[in-house]
Amino acid sequence: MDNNDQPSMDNQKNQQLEQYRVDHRNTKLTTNQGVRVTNTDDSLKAGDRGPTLMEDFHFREKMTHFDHERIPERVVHARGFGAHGEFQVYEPMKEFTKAKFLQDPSKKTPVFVRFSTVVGSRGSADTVRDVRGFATKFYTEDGNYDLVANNIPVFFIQDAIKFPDVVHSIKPEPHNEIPQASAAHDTFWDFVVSNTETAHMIMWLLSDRGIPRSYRMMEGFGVNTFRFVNEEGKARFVKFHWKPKLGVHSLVWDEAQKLAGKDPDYHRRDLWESINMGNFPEYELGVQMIDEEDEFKFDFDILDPTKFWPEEVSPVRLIGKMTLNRNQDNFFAETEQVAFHAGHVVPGIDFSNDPLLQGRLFSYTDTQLLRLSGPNFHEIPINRPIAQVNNNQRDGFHRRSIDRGEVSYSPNSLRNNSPIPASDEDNGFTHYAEKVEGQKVRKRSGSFADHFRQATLFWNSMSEAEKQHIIKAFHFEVGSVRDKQIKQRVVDMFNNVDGYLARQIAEGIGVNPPASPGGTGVTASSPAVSQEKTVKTAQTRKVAILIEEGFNYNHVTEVMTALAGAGVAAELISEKQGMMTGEHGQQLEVTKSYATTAAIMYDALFIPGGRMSTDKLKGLKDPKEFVSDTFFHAKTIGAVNEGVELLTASNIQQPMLADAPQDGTVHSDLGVVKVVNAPDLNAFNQEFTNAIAQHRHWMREKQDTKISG
Ligand code: HDD
Repeated sequence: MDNNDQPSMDNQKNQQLEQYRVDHRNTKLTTNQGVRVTNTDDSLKAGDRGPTLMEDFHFREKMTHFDHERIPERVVHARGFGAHGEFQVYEPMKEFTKAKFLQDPSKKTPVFVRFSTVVGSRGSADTVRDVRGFATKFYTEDGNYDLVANNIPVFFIQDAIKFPDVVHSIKPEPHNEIPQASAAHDTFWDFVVSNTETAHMIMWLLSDRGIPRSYRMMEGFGVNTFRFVNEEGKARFVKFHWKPKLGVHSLVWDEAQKLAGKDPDYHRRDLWESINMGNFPEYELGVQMIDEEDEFKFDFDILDPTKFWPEEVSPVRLIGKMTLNRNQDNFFAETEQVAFHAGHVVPGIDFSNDPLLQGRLFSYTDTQLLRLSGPNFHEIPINRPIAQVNNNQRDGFHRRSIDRGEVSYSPNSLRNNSPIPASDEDNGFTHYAEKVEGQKVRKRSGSFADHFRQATLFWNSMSEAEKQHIIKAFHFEVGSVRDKQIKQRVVDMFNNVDGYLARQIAEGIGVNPPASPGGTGVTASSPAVSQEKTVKTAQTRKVAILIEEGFNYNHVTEVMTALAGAGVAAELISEKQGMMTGEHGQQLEVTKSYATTAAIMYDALFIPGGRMSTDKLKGLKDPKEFVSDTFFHAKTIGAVNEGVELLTASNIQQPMLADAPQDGTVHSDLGVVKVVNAPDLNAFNQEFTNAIAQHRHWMREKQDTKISG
């Protein structure tokens, strides 16, 4: 689908972008100088078999432009995907901040969001285990505000000066550029065991958070501590959150790995298609606020970026909603050229002394200077504020604005000192006048010394299934390390978090269990960090329906109608694409074949009845693989009448699949929903949709399941 066919948002940013959009349909080919070109398939030659001539300006220009089409990829977060949207605050936040875009509930602030993975290069796969970036540019009337967030609320390190080290260690190793987009290698785990402050974030990274189901089902966290400042100049510490309306959901590791091969664009495709279908992703903006007076009341330092503020200690107040409702027109112009900066703040939002944030304030502009080639990147359409820009900065590569007049300095008398420094009445930015004093020291605060207690808190907060996933992730990540002493040190380090965890890690990676019982003694948990109790809805999920000639048309259409009613999309899959005839002659078009899709692309599986169809399905390899993959990935399976036989015919020996349901009654066991000879499918549809809404049936992972032949 072409974006030109999409409804456009009526907001200031969109109107601003409109002047830069170019539609080349029904135009004549020209050079960059606007000269019409008659032939672009043959270069100008001395004789039709002769050499190309230097004077072929069209060839030279076309080739030169091509030769210079690439810019450096981002040093981190290279792979990303963007979308446009709008933000609206729920109620005026005047008491806490003077930020204008947080005052008027009727006002829609345009936004552009870029989601990303941290480690992989631009062409790497979407579903690798990694932190996800979640960067939002708010085009406010007071200038651009960037909330440059991640989907994990804590960071690897406490001081920005270590950022090059942690990134060097996790990126592919420099001698052979292996492995791509993965933390599962020696240098990273060497860094981890040498820097115990990483322990907490490692727990989050190796949890299900590291492999999200969708950008639409991911939280965002500003990580660093910022300040809200109100009109009276009163400040509060603040942490920012994005909460997805669809809940927080993840893939399973096997699925994530297979998807990386079958569909490396899984997450970007999911976002693109959802927006095109009108399933606009929504996220609520939340804030946690701590009064300046309470700065030292916690058993962690609120400026330490390896700590989160547990919601039970500091509740999240939901203050507004962001809706992503328009896909980008051009990936390079928008997603690649967008330049975020944690230091892009507006009046009402200020910084804290968090030493990671302080370093970020330097790094972001610095990196854009190279990446976007010079200091004028703010003039690139996607980066342009909707607020007016007036200053004495001039020249530089690719300057677009034509600044008139002889004056480019301040103060001046020739232009009445214009542009004139803004006053409080103009809502000029005044830095929060925090009192600071101290000696110059290269030192870490003693209040940052505890590296394990919140890691234990996180571990305690996990459900049983989530804990098992973390252990398995350690087995893969650390199991991939070659150096045995690093492996041992991982076990010993994580014994500080939890003894059971450390023993379980040791068991899978061939090193000794820890020598001491382990743990921090923290027994509390923070239920909000577990995904178990997140929002559960079937909306926007995708179901695979397997059919062959002779399928039961009524089953398919009834189930598809019921699913559509619950906001669930369904796709028909068969051995071949094209028209497929049901048992009574009705036809449906199959758009996906086993060659073009797989069970990992769906949230659930449905097999309708139909004698001929079922017999054919039972004889094929792929449908059985659909059943076993869907089963092992703990996803919902539904089958009706003869369709139930495909479950038994798969190679999984499991009563849940094999038991024949009694006539007419819906049988539902851990997300396997079956019915035979029911007068209608109403009860089945209800149960099937409810099961899809559960996302996964993790208890299935605990079942004793055998595989035959
Ligand atoms: Fe960063 C990009 C998020 C720490 C230096 N960062 C970048 C992006 C996100 C984050 C989402 C991608 C922006 C985009 O889509 O273009 N970074 C974070 C978070 C951090 C964090 C949540 C922890 C609080 N970052 C961090 C530190 C430094 C950087 C400590 C350096 C001192 N980050 C950068 C960068 C990048 C970047 C090198 C690379 C590309 C870019 O900025 O535009 O400047």
